[in-house]
Amino acid sequence: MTIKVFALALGYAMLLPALASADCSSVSAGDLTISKAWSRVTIGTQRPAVFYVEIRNNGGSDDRLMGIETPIAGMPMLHQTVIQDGVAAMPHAEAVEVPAGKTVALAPGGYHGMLMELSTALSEGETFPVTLIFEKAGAVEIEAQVLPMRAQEAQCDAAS
Ligand SMILES: [Cu+2]
Repeated sequence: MTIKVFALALGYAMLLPALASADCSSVSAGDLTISKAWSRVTIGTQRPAVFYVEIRNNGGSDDRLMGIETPIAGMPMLHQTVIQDGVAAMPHAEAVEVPAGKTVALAPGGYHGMLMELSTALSEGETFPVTLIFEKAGAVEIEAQVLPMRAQEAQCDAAS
């Protein structure tokens, strides 16, 4: 019980209002460049939030995204969207391959982060940190923007 309450307080503390039209932050770790991290507004905390991001591998060797962590969710997971016989299912993904020289996206309709057990609702304009854990590049933290319910892609300034 004490842990739950602490997690709740931490969740609120980690939610910061974003600057108006903030450009998408980009983070580099080894050969990887991580950018365009975003999520959507949630109604309350009963249903999971989504997490989307783009990962560029500029190097000569493959890497793998093994998992994600965030202070705002008790159980963040990697999911894959699969359409089977016209029905969409979201099996748990053990890892997401990030091949050498390629850009991989967690995006609507494909791989995505599913943030279960939210400790706080997500409101438009806020940001929250997500740590991506790679097999080779290690742990990399990025700020995710909370976008409106209808958003289908990251909202970045034209310069990006
Ligand atoms: Cu999912």
